[in-house]
Amino acid sequence: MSGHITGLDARMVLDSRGHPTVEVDCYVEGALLGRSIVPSGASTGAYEALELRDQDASRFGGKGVTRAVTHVKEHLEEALVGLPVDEQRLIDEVMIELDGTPNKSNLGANAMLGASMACLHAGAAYHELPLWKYVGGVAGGLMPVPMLNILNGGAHAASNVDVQEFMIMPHGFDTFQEGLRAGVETYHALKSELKKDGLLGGIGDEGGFAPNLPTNEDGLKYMVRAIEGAGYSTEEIGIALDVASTEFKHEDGYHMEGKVLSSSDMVDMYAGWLDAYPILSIEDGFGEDDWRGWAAFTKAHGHRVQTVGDDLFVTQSERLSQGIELGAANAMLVKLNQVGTVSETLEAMDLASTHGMNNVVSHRSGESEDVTIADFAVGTRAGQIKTGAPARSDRVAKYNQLLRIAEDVHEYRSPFA
Ligand code: 2PG
Ligand code: MG
Repeated sequence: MSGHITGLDARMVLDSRGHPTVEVDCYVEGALLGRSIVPSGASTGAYEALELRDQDASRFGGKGVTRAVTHVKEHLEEALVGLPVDEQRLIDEVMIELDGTPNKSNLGANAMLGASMACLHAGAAYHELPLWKYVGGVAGGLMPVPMLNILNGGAHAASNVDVQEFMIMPHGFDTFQEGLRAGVETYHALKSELKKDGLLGGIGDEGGFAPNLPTNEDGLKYMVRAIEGAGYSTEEIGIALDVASTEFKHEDGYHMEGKVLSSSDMVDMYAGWLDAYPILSIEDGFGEDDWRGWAAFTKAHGHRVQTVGDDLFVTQSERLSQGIELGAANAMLVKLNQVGTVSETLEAMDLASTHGMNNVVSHRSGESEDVTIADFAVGTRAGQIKTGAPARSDRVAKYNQLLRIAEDVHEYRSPFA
């Protein structure tokens, strides 16, 4: 016997950048069993599902979510009441049908994802299961290797650095706890290295340091200095980049460090970096429409580096299928709000892993105390999660939830072994 949804409630709350976002509550047999807060991106891809904002410039700079909140309280509640709370696919399909658009522009992907995740939490609570176990079923969980974004650039910082994220991946450890500790110590070592050079200023949106640097390559040098400064080897801790290159791709090419680079210049630049630095993973090395650049790079270097499509795939099976056909990338970044429901996210992840691709579960630059992605990464056995620096509660909350889960889930291994 399953419990039935008896109500949804929603309200505006604030995200980590002080912008409005949607919080949804799900009631089962009259009891509040699930709650979720929707995240929000800054370097968003053009193909993402629509985040509905009020566009009323007199309130929150146009970023209000009154309409999305109303859609939950009126349309979504009416559509979902009476459904069994543990029928996630049915719940999501009912919402998709009600919305009736390809990009969720009618109800808003923020309204729909809030409801979808609140129901997911309520389903887990109804069955008295931790969320990771509810998501994972009998397969059991796998602790993800974290990508800790310790140096922020691009759209997440006010610096001159084009590359959006310089991350470290502590993949050569036996347990999640040891891996996280090594990552945290490296974060602090980076702080000391930057301080020595008089480059310690503020931090970026994801908690990483945000210095001005002479070149992007200097970011890589600091990663190595930090890893070694913390007493680790680059065998144990590797580097992951999110170039977020769609942000600086123009009609004539990629605008970097005052130059205009073609796709093949970019391939050459990355090849040079791969030769010189312990880079394990490069996300969005090419723009969201540069399928050829993606495919050329993955063909030439995909055997020695993970190539991760974020803006390229936007967690959508249709874009991913195109990428699979072209051999565009060997991994998919997973962001629930790029597609707008839990079921469609699971479907895209399944498609990726069926084709031998890795999945990397990800936060957004605008986050909150909601830790759904921590459980989601463990339950889906994605093996990797990127959720910022070990700084600021919106990022740390996910690591803390993973530490709790790690008391029960012990499997932790390198996705590159
Ligand atoms: C990304 C994300 C998260 P945003 O590009 O991968 O780090 O940034 O949420 O701004 O799109
Ligand atoms: Mg990205």
